[in-house]
Amino acid sequence: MVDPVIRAGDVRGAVSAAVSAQPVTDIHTHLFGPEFGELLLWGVDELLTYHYLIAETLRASDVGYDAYWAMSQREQADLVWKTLFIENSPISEACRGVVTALQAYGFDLTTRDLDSYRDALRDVRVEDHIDRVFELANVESVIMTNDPFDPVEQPAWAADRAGDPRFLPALRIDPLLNAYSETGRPTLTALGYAADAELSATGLAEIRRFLDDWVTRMQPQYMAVSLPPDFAYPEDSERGTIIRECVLPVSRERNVPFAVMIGVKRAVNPRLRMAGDGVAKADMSSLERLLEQHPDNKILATLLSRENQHELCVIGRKFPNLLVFGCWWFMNNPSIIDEITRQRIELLGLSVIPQHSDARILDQLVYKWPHSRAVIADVLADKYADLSASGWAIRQSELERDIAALLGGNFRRFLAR
Ligand code: FIX
Ligand code: ZN
Repeated sequence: MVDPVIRAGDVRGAVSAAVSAQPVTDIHTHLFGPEFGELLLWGVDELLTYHYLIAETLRASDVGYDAYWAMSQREQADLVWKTLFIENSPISEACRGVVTALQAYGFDLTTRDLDSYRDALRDVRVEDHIDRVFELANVESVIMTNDPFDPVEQPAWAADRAGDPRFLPALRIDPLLNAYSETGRPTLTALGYAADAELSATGLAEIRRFLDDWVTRMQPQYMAVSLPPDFAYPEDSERGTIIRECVLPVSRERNVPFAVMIGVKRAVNPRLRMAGDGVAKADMSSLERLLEQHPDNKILATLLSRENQHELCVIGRKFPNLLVFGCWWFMNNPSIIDEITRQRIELLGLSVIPQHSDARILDQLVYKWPHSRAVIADVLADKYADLSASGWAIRQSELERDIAALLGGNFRRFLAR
């Protein structure tokens, strides 16, 4: 087999082509397979009413919170379009994303005729649309966020799920860890698990049984939680106890990693509803202790604050049981992806997952991945060009091997470990 050394002048182009050609495993989304019915969001009005765009619209328009929430979704989408795309140029990352998606579908952007874009997607079959989106985004599979505490989602798991295999489950347990008394325990009780307020030995065993049953039912890729900036570990709290006594043992025994997403301040402005969450710096020594005290647990981690990213890389160097992933939410902007990806590659080499999409609307795959791929390719091109300039032969097969690891292989290897 011919495996040529790439000429110095061709390295950038080869990296860019290899990043585009590599199908990706998107390890954290809020998408659902078609068998979940209306939970799978797609189409132009969903794209325009993404919570990132709601926050931007309410800054730029005189429409107040109550008036906005009183509108139908179509009216909301009209307002977002008028405010952010007609009265202003759509240059924020979230706005640009919509433009990229509309362009990818081949719509005429010169008309700016929202109704024509709506019409063009109105009659497509969702199954066909999924195929088209996965192909345009070159996405191989996406991992969902599956919440057993959500009464809307629960029924879908009651029967054996035989869904589209490109949509893989992840067991999300925020209510268990962040709202045990308010939501976690009442739900467990309703589902037949004798969880108690005191977290007695029996109560903890029941929580373990709940997790174990859901791991069996869902076969999740990982268990996940989002955590506030003041997350502490170890901690004498409901959350600290349940993590130590239930989540980590089940995660270990069932070989299902625990994913921690740290740094979100929920409902900083509740009037914005889902758009109202914020960010703050976390104390990274909690993550260090979690990893140090549980070397047999596999932990995936992403941090929401830019200020935490460098420390996260250093922690990654210390703990092979940590897999750093994605540029989460407020980090998912080209300038920050560029900075974080450089840091990660420089400190951790190829042993990271550079990005996930966090897509909530199917069509977002069509812009989030091309936007991220361009930045990742740019960073990698610099790194391989530096190597090439130092006299290291860059071979096509090795380039493809490395990029396949970054965009999916590292994750699968971590799961299999
Ligand atoms: O907690 C999460 O998984 C977050 O990603 C979401 O809650 C958030 O609303 C979001 O969509 C970020 O991209
Ligand atoms: Zn998310």
